[in-house]
Amino acid sequence: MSGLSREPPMIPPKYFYDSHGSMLFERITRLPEYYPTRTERSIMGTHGRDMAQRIPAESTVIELGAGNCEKAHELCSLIRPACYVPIDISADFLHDAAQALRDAHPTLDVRPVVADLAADIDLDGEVPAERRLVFYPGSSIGNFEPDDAAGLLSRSRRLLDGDGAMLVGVDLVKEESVLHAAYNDAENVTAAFNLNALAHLNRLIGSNFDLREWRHHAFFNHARSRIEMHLEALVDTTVAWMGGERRFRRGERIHTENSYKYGIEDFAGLLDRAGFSSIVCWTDPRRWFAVFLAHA
Ligand code: AVJ
Repeated sequence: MSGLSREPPMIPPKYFYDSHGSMLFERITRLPEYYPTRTERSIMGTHGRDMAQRIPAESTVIELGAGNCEKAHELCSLIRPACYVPIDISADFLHDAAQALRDAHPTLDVRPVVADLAADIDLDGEVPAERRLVFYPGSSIGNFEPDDAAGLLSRSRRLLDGDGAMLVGVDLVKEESVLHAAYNDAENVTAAFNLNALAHLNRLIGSNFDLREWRHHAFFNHARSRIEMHLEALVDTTVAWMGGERRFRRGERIHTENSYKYGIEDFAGLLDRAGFSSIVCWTDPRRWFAVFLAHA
């Protein structure tokens, strides 16, 4: 893990998602402070029919970062796709979720693909090429630097024929106290989620992080319009792993995640840059979250 030797040190957010981390993230989505999941769901509830009218029937839904495939259930009742392709980095979790989806929707053709969205997405030739809808809910696009987000959007667009579209959920800029609370919940589930990246790395690269020596630190960076998550050393400590070692000073931080918050116009601009057209968006009454539909 070269990020640990960098200055400043970093661990990419994909290391949150071993099976324990995926479970902790599910708990986060149910926390009272964590508004994105339920706000997005309310937008889908209120405007789903309107969205569905703009998406062809019998489509192939390609969901990026599908996780527990929970959102597939709602989307399936809205647009009745013929084929569902959940893509995720967490293989075990993905295959269990895909099976649950097959059980719930016996006529749906479910074809999970294990992949890292930061790399090129290689759909095997068996996935139908027509009427594709790339679905990227939950504001996970916020994990990418804006330039990389534009890159992912254009790679998504290249998966689409002229009849394809992209449906993407985006967290919006809002009052700082709301943002802060969402990443500093009272039950410390977000802290456990952040620290779990160290336990995951210990197994993956044989590092010897002692989780008791680190604390969760999350704040809103105004200048860059993003929540930053870090792990801060509580003591001077040395961490060793297969092929490396590093000293951390007390107070030193490992950067684990950025979660960008967009203005509606800014995100529409990214979609435009990625080559999408006919961009429509729906939001909640407080304008905390937006769902964009953009055509290839
Ligand atoms: C899954 C990337 C959308 O940024 O809000 C939740 C991850 N991190 N709490 C987000 C996360 C801390 C989440 N995304």
